[in-house]
Amino acid sequence: MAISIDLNADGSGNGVDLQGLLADFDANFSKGSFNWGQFLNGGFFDGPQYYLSDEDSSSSYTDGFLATTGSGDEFSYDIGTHQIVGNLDALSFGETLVQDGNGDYYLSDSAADISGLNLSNADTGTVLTALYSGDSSELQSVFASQGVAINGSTGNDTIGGWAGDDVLTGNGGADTFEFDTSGNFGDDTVTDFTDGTDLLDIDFNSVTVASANGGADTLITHANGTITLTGVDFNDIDATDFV
Ligand SMILES: [Ca+2]
Ligand SMILES: [Ca+2]
Ligand SMILES: [Ca+2]
Repeated sequence: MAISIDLNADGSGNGVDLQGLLADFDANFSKGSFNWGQFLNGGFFDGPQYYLSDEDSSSSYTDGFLATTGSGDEFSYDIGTHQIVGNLDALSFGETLVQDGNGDYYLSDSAADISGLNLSNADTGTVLTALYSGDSSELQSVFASQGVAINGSTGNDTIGGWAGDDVLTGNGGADTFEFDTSGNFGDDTVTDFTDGTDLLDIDFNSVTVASANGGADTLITHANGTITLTGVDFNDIDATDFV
């Protein structure tokens, strides 16, 4: 697994609901009529980074997205297919574009930073074309096919993975780990579940809780997947740990 998603608490210490953020993007992102986005540190039709802003400030979602290529690569606009191609490696969701000391751009208020995508030209075109029209489903398909590592903020996050084997880390705060049991959700791991503070969002009556790895970990088994709680004594896990 190479894809990492880092959640960034805003200044208030609020956490991030990753699935909620993407659902809000899908429902409310609009680039407006005459906004084609901008390539950064390149030409009019190419560059190592690409930013597209939201131009519909009346809706709940106001963030744009910043796409970044893998090292040494550049995006370019393919006039034939009307797609942006290149090696999409990183994506951030936020609206305040700033430059670091090397001149590379980042979003200082980004809610989520995704890295390690390493997509081919064709997949880059598919994912960015969908995002351009306010649709994160192609990006989420990449997540589902590979599994992701999601790293929470210091705030109270809601962290849910996809169909692959995901590694979820809350990083402090009172975090809720959610599992989509409408289909297979894979064999997921929660690396820092804190008994009495964090919660699991899955039906307690649909799972079994057992000791694993010689008592070091807890294994929660559902018909559509498993959850390993690393370093948690299974005796500590009961109905009160579930939403
Ligand atoms: Ca957290
Ligand atoms: Ca999963
Ligand atoms: Ca407990």
